[in-house]
Amino acid sequence: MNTADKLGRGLLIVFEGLDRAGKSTQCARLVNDLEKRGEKVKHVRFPDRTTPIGKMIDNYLRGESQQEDHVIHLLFSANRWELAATIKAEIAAGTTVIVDRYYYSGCVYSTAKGNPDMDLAWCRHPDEGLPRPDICLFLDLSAAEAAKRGGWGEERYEKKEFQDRVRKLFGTMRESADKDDFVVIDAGKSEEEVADSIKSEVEKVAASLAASKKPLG
Ligand code: T5A
Ligand code: NA
Repeated sequence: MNTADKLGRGLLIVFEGLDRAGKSTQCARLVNDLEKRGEKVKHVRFPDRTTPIGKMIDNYLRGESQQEDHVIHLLFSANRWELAATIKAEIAAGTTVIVDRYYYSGCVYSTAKGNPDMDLAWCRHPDEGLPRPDICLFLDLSAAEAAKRGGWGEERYEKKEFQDRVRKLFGTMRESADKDDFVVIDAGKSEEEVADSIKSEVEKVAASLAASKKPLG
């Protein structure tokens, strides 16, 4: 019996972590694994660079345009709201939705800029009301380790001091009202080992949700 039959809905699974922590790699593996087991799965990533708002974000990240700090923060949030109704509908219809970055990134990257009137609490507000994940898999890797992986350094936030601040802020968020969502995964291990830890965490949460028939938060 699959998750949808047991729980009456799909799961909302989020991946978070620093740039190059391995989120996209692990999202793809989990999608593949769940599909093989007969689950309906949809893979979403934020920013979704394909929408008009997403294109503005893409330009900003590639350094081709400037945006005022509050403005880009609200664009990232709006980019999630664009997809919120679709995500809810998919989950209600029994599809598990796997999300590569969500509002946790939205909060910590904006806060890490150090703008004095944008603390974590301010940054969290525009995303309040978005569906809450059943589990947030935090792929934990030091900025130094992440920097050794391919491609790092090309986009706006890919600088060691900035990533160090981001990692610290993820730590703060893991102690906040959002703490129940987080499961920390050691992302410094091999791809297979990381995938195995993720699989076992997802199975655990699916079983506990099925037992309590918990609705989407
Ligand atoms: N942002 C995002 C905000 O500021 N606000 C927001 O609201 C949101 C949603 C773009 C930027 O936007 C910021 C955060 C980001 O700075 P993005 O498009 O998701 O976000 O870009 P990245 O997260 O930077 O995506 P990356 O592709 O850099 O990182 P991933 O997905 O974590 O890493 P992945 O899987 O692509 O792997 C990176 C490399 O490492 C290797 C892979 O083969 C690849 O070469 N790798 C491993 N190597 C060794 N061991 C392992 N276990 C490995 N796993 C993967
Ligand atoms: Na990615």
